[in-house]
Amino acid sequence: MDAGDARRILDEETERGRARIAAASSLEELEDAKVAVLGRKAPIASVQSSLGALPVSDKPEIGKLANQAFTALREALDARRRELETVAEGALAQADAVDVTLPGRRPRPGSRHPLTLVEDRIVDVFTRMGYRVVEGPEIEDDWHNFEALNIPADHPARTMKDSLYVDVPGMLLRTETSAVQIRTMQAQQPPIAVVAPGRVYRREAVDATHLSVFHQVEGLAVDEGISFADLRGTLEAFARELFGERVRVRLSPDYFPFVEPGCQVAVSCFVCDGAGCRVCGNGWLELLGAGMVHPKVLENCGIDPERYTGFAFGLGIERVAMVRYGIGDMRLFVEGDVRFLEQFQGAA
Ligand code: FA5
Repeated sequence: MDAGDARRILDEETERGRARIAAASSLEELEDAKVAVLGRKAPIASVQSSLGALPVSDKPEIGKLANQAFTALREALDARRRELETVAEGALAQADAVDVTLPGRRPRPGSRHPLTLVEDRIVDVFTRMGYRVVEGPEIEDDWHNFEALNIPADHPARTMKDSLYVDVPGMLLRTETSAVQIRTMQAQQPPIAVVAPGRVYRREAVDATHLSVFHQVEGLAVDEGISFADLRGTLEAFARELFGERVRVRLSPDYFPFVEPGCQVAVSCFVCDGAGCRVCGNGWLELLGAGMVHPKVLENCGIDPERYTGFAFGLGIERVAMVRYGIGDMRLFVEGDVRFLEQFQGAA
């Protein structure tokens, strides 16, 4: 290579290099262009490496031209890099841009199920009266569900018709939360004051006021000197808390094998205030069964019936929810219709 060749190569390669750099449309392509234009194998590099072979008189000039070519190409590279970086940032900003004029996505808040609301409310009223919350298994044995509750072997509740048995001899889905009374009294001596919320199962035909899977809250208080007046006072206080000061409570005699005496408890209708209407029929809404714990039941659990007395009650959560919210059909609670459930947003 002589000085003429070197001048030509430097001229041509500077032009070609500039064009290649200008044509790079991304930072990756620019990196490739840099290697091709300024790399060790680039034609310009070959001029530099041939410098030593040139006549001494040409060396300063060609050396200077080679440096100028390198500088010019480096500047072109830097300029193009800045351009491409600006473009890339702009594209990123555009991709990230938020259109503030678009309508927002309306949040759809969930709500607690009305039965949960009512259960929490009932439990809250009793815990404030000093009751403790306990739970029992939904699959019970015959002894806790029937025998210990003084339900004799020939009682109709025991038949296949009324109860749901599981595939293990002597085991069934509990028919009432009263079984938890037994478990509680077996576990501790009086004084006892507990409430036991939970699910119960019966072989029932489902209609507007009956489900085959429903919920109860059992209450049990055992101590020295507990009387029927305590039961009545407790239920009245509970009804006032749940349905308001005006509500009246009616106790009428009923039979449950595990209490003596036993009663049905109804509250005055929230619609007609006891006069009688379409919702209640005769002015009263039946909510629960209750009574004084049968001495035999205390004995079955190892509690001395000569020393202690107690009362128990079992109320249906679905029934209470129907009264509290004025709902005419119990099946609405289990159908999962969002239009029904949404109405309880913010309810207490
Ligand atoms: C009992 O279950 C008794 N264990 C209650 C009890 C406890 C009495 C302690 C004495 C002492 P009963 O079967 O009546 O009783 O049910 C009690 C409540 O559960 C009813 O008042 C009603 O509110 C509700 N209930 C009963 N059957 C159904 C059903 N199929 N669907 C929805 N709720 C029901």
